[in-house]
Amino acid sequence: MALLPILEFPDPRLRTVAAKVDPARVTEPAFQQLLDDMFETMYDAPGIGLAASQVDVHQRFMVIDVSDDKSRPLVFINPEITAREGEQVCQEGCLSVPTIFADVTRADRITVEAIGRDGQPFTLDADGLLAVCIQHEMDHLAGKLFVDYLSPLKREMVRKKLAKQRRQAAA
Ligand code: GNR
Ligand code: NI
Repeated sequence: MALLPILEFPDPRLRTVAAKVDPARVTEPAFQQLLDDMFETMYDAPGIGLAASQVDVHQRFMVIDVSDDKSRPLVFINPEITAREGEQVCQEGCLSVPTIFADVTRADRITVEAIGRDGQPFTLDADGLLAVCIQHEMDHLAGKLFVDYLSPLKREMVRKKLAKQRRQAAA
């Protein structure tokens, strides 16, 4: 088990578009270990989701657990949203944009098709926070961050605030 370093905005590596995972690799020990390390990193942070892009692995998968007691780990490999309905606004945060929170409008209900950690395809209907988190993580896999929904001015303010925090943490 290992905690993985999380890339932070405006690191250009967060803009990488993730490549599809070869489904035959999913059950290999090295891939299963990476999933375990991502869950450990996500729970430690703590966060409700973590995309591979955030730990500098540019492959199309993510881990999520939106349960209160961290008892419902979900793995999505090569996820695709096949249906979306309605709109919801959620105050989002991101482990790659620490201390920043902002309202983002997303689909209210989605259907996702993906491969699970057992290598088997599944389909999931999601709403509420789970639907938000799936859309947030899939944005990461496309090189997109929640601050991209803000105005350029607000995004620049976020960049400056994080730079200042890093300077103060280093001082
Ligand atoms: O931990 C997280 N919380 C969160 C809250 C509202 C909307 C999205 C999220 S995802 C975030 C973890 C993270 O950065 N995943 O990429
Ligand atoms: Ni995030």
